[in-house]
Amino acid sequence: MADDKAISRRRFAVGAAGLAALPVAAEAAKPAKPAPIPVGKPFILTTWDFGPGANAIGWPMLAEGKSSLDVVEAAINHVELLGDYWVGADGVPNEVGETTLDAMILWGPTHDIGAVGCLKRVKKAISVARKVMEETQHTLIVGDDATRFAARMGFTETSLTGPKSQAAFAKWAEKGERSDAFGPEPIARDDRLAGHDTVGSIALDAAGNLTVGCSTNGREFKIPGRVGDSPIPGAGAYGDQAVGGAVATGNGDVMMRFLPTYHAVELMRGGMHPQAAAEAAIKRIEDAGYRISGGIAVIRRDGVHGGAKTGWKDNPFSYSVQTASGNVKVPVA
Ligand code: SD4
Repeated sequence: MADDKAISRRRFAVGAAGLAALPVAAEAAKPAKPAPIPVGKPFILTTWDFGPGANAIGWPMLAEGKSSLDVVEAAINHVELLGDYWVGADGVPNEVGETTLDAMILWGPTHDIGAVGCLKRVKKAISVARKVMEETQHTLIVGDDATRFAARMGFTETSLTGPKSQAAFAKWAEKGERSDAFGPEPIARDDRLAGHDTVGSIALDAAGNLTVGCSTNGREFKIPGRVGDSPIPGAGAYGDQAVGGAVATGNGDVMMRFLPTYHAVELMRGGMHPQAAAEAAIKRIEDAGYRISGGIAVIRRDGVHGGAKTGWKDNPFSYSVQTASGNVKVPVA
């Protein structure tokens, strides 16, 4: 009631004389022009043991003045083609023995994102994600349709099955069990998932433009059609041209419920240090009672970085950052 009175008093007070003043008031209410984003020094951050090798691909490109978009794509392509069990072809089979890929890329200047989920029979998932971003208005394309899209974009179809994925599947299939994803949620019990190794990469180029990307073959013996956190913006990766970026790894089925990379970037936007932001994003998951293995690496556009993890007692999560001063590998405690 008191508020209503106050409003009508204000309206009344405008009166005839007040109308003349309106254009000035409207002018004053115009939002201020955003401050220009500082250029910043080039860097590339890549997760896990892939870091030094992927950064060694990306850093010379950055030093030559190439776009962070090309740099992140090249760094992740390098990992996708390594034949590691957790990224790319010949790795992590699903419940019926097929390897499928998830990937995402984000371009800071336009905040455009491209992603693929459950991509089949195409090796360079991050490059298909880039085509989704650059050639279409879509953000995420999945499954066999993602493969058909890739073929339209000129990618070659090939089997993603190899000796490692076949051997892992044969050993698991012998047990005659269904996917452990049918089990109870990892609350008050550990998730018991074996390893992880999704690659995440964040680069800032000499022009001050940020790119964030990630690629994975997901979770072992997943139910066919499963898409993890990696191609979900704010879950597997996120970035903001004015703030910085974050990439995640671990039990994506749980992690995507908390959008930890979005959370960390938003905390940094509010002024939090990257290390504190990484810890807060992981703590949110722990506070909800989940007992998973997962981690994030975070970097502010001025190059200050941090990381946090939960679980993974025997699996040392790390990330590497390369700048003009060299590469540093950071173990996440
Ligand atoms: C997923 N987050 O699909 C991925 C797996 C992973 O390191 O990170 N592996 O759930």
